[in-house]
Amino acid sequence: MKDDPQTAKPMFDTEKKCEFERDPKTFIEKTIRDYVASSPANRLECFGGDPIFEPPIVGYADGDDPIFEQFKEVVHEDHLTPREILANSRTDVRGMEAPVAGAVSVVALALPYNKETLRVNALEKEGPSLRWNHTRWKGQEFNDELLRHVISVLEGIGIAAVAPDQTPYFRIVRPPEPLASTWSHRHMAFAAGLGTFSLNDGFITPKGIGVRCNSFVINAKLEPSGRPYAGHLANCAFYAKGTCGVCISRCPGNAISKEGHDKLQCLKVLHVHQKPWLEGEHGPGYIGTYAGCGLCQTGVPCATQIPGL
Ligand code: B12
Ligand code: SF4
Ligand code: SF4
Repeated sequence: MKDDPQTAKPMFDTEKKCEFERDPKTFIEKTIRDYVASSPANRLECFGGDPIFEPPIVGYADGDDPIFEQFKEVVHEDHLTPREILANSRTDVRGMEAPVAGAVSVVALALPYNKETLRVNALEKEGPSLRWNHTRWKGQEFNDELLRHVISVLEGIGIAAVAPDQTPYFRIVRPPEPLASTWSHRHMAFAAGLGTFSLNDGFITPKGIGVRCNSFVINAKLEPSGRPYAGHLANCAFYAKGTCGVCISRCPGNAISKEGHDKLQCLKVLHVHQKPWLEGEHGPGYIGTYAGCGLCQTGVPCATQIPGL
């Protein structure tokens, strides 16, 4: 949004508003893609400025889809519905009145990792490469910035939108409760037709499991993408065909078995077994509060595709 030179107040961008009304999904996707392509924050400074992420895939869900109520059972009782998070943040953050009038939609994104990052992490056996570690932390910073940008563009044309994990309503649910959160991006991506879960819990999209996920809620009607799969585990070869299981042996800490993903064991690998990576024992330069692992998302048949396609 531009500033009015007379008043220094932001000017309403009528041209952009018309563009949104003509084709809201194209408008949103163009805003996302342009930022992914041009933002210096989507760059691995220490690796020659390579992009952290390739262009994302985007999916849409109706915010009143009954599946969001089901997520209160399969994720956590405090998991928010899209309408709840929009109403909460409008009331508290902007002093507006809940409940939200009009249609509510979810926009979900899957951002594929740079191919070189996938390649080098696939060579690792015990812990993450430096490039994966930087992708984990710089990539999340970029993800947050991307949504702040998209939301400010939408607000500039009078459309309310919120990034739930950047509000005070977001929290990670920690032990002794089962690990979860009050806004799970992967469940949003599932609802928006981007893919399914897997043996190791990772989310497999048509661009593979080698993606970071993100999602936001918007006070507008966007045609839902539909869910082109038979169930919540359909894209994983282990469940779909009884084959594969490669991620079991990729895991350096025995957190994956034929019974699935042991989240507490995975947490222990991230924070305890892989502490030496943060302490410089595998070379200098590791950042963040844990090194990042991700061995089950690289060097696996589902890394860049739905396996078997
Ligand atoms: C808490 C958390 C963790 C915890 C717990 C992970 C977990 N499985 O929940 C720990 C610390 C173990 C963890 C580890 C990692 N994480 Co993490 N984590 C999160 C966080 C913050 C919340 C996840 C959450 O809410 N889970 C909720 C629980 C309930 O999910 P779930 O058990 O997988 O869901 C199952 C049930 O719902 C069940 N189910 C049963 N019935 C039904 C019915 C229906 C209809 C459906 C849909 C499902 C369903 O199926 C699901 C799969 O088994 C998200 C960010 C976010 N806000 O979403 C990132 C996130 C999940 N992590 C991510 C990553 C990359 C990692 C790590 C590689 C570490 C790293 N480098 O960051 C490892 C990989 C672990 C793995 N194999 O998945 C990515 C996943 C990307 C992907 N392609 O899947 C996310 C989405 C972050 C992001 N922004 O991209 N993580
Ligand atoms: S490696 Fe194989 S078993 Fe593991 S998640 Fe990918 S497709 Fe499923
Ligand atoms: S992130 Fe690492 S420790 Fe956790 S399940 Fe995947 S391979 Fe195992």
